Amino acid sequence: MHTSPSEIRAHFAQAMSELYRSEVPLYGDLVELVRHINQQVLKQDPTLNQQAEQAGTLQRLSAERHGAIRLGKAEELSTMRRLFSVMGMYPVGYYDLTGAGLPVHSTAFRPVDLAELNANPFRIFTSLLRLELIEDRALREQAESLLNTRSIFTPGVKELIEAHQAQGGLNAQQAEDFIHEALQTFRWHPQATVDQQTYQHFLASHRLIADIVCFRGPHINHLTPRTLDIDQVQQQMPSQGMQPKAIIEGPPQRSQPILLRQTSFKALDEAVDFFDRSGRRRTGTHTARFGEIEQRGMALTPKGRKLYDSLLQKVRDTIPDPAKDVEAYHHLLKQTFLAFPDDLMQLHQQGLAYFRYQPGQEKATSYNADLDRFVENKTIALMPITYEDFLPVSAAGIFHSNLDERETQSIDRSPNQQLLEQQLGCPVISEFELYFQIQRDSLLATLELITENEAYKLEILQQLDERYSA
Ligand code: OOG
Ligand code: NI
Repeated sequence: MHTSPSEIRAHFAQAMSELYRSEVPLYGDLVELVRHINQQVLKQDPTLNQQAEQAGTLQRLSAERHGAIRLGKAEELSTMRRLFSVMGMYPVGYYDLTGAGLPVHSTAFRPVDLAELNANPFRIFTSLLRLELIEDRALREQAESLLNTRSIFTPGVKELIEAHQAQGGLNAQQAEDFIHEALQTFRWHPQATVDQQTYQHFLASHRLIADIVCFRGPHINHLTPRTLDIDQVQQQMPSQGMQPKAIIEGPPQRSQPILLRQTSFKALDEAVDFFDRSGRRRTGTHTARFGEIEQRGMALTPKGRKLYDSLLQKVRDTIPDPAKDVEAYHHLLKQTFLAFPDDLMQLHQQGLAYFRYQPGQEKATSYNADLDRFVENKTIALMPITYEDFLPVSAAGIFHSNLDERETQSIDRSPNQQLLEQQLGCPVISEFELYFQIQRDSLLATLELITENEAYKLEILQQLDERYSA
């Protein structure tokens, strides 16, 4: 008997959470704050409670977490892909961060189908250093040689990945061992692999490079519970001894939430030992690990995403450094996003967001095959599909607020999805295709319950395809 991938994933996420809470106690405080505020929100808003229950998301709320790691070389990424596949997590989406001046590109390892997401939604935002973008040749070569000599996976986890592949799964004992062995890769190492001077060089070239190449492994740099009221958590952080980042990333507060809003408490200065060639120890600090929270709304189509990106860009063009003028930024954001429909029916009609369909309260009466009519007269009910992915501008904001900003080498925008796929050893899955598949399947299932007329079903499906391929 094999242990299911979702079971391994759930146990791994739990173990990771415990590890991170023990390593970064302030993260534990953040989880408590989020739990407290979620409970309050659910108590005050019975419909929300009901909706969450209906959508099957209530029990997964407190388990909702993502984390992030930063890898140094292609081989680490391809082995990481095989490691995550044991837990039913696959690379979805391509995120270019060079546009934000960061020498990395990323994907998110996550479960892909709805049942798996509901079983446990744990995902890891995974970035890979793009050494080729480092101008200083000596530094680049030094980084390369440091990365070449390190091995971030235990022999045990590599064996279990092989066993998983050979047997098509892991038995209970193997699954337990796998979780234990896999966790070792994500641990914090308070000893750097370089002397302090080398560390300073990397730091001066780019803060991120120091974090990636000067340590034995890709320590998990944050975990993220899901909150139902991000504005409240942000507001209450200081009273709990946390320093929140200046702004909440993502769209403004709306009555129909879209995509993803995120904030974090700032990375902590942590003691690190550096060793020089003669083995002498010097204690310094490293700043990388933080705690983040997220509030998720509905997934947008490419058309919706384009509108989102252009509105956000408009705001950022006017206020390039939001941290310097937080009030004005949030105000302008809200004003600018008035141009984004905030009504489910409109979002559906304009093909801006993805929905799941269900039979509504009313029976079908007319045989006029019109998707919108059926939604209007409540024969078919709309349920927004939750966005399960990330946003490059927000991710950049999270990265930046946790890297002490100083003058470092500037990076030119140079997205390269093909390169990431080569480094990964497979193509990344399109998040848009995943959402659309869920939507289309749900329409088909709903139509089965509403009518037996095949021509009629086809006509409605075609309406959907036309709208959503636009
Ligand atoms: C990743 C930052 C991005 C998010 O939630 O968008 C991220 C990192 O700092 O390594 O986690
Ligand atoms: Ni994050």
